[in-house]
Amino acid sequence: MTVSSPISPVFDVYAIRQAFPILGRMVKDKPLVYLDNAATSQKPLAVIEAISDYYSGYNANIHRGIHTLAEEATGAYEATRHAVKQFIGAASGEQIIFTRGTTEGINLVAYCWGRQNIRAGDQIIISGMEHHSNIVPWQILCEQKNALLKVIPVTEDGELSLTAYQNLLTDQTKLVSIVQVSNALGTVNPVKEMIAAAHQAGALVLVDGAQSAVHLDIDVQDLDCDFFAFSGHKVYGPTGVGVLYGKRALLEDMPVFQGGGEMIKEVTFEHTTYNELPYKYEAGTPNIADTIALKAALDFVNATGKADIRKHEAELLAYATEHLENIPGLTVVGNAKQKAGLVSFVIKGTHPQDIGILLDNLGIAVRTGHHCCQPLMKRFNLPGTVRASFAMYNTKQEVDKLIAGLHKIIKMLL
Ligand code: 7TS
Repeated sequence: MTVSSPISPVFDVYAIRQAFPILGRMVKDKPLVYLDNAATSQKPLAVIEAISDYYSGYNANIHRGIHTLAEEATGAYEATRHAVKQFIGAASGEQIIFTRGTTEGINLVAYCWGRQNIRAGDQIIISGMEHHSNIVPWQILCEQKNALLKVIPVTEDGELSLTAYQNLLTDQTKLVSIVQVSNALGTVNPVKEMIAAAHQAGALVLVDGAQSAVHLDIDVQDLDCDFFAFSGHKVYGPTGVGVLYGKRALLEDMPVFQGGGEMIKEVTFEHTTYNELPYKYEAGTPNIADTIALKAALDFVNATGKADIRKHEAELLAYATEHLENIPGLTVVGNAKQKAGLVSFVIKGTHPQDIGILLDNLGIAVRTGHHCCQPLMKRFNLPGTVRASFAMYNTKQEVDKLIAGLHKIIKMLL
């Protein structure tokens, strides 16, 4: 039976849930309540089938063969590139580079662009709410080049201090690398304005879109970002595939990433010339199956409608926040004016990990800990938080279960 969501009459969340086989499973004899979507989202059947269709129907290596299977596989792989181009508003498919995920995309820029363009005394700006994958690659680069890493401070509410950011921008700033939606706080950063300010100062900007690509409409040309990285597995797609977008002139100028097959034009023992974009950065046999299946995920999101998904998730977030704040001793961490998809919290006298384990006993999956944002946790003097993160298939009833579970756990622990 299909029932309409009580909070979003236009958005039939129960029909959507039917498309995700895993949502029917039990955990600890209770129906699964999956609220760890910021770590990885669940996959609709269309994505799972796209993977098995490839292996059972047209498994072949791409770009190399002239036989039918190779042509079919190449066509499907390149169709994903086209779908990604549309999904993020890129000007051309050649600016879409397939990676393993956000982490690899950021590392690619640090390695290829950074090694060529960063010199001693240069400055790179990140923010105090970055995931480790948008901290460590820049630290490595700064150490190698004797450059300086500067950090935009985070306010008590979990927003970036834009005044401090303006003050950090100097003519020594070469790159700003910032997260669009924080995975630990849910904060939506005003990246468009921040990009304009960086460009004014002559710096390039990389946007970490790991959390934003699934929640926000992304238009890389409107943002005018120089690089944009995201992961397939957080947009209902498979693990092991991600995307790095870059402005054409930058991608053309940057030195190559890995050497090997596919990224070359001609190889002799004396000299090698490199392939055109985007193949220049795609050495070796890529993750063909998962890249093909990423298109099924993007098609699914588009067909469901990003605006409706956003509205649904915003309602869940508001509902959850309101009820969480009524729990005695509970503090929501991150009260930015603009938030997307998730809520982090701590409960006085309890450890986040204990809450996570006890919620799991109720079949409720949340993430606990530092969320790969140790400097941010230090900023708030916390060992970690409990994080509930929402997806298109979550329901108000699931939020009710979370709240009821927390009340029960608190009674037990305190
Ligand atoms: N940037 C942000 C903002 C993220 O949230 C993550 C993953 C990454 C980068 C790295 O993405 P990956 O796909 O390359 O691993 N965030 C999380 C999380 O919050 N819980 O598990 C992974």
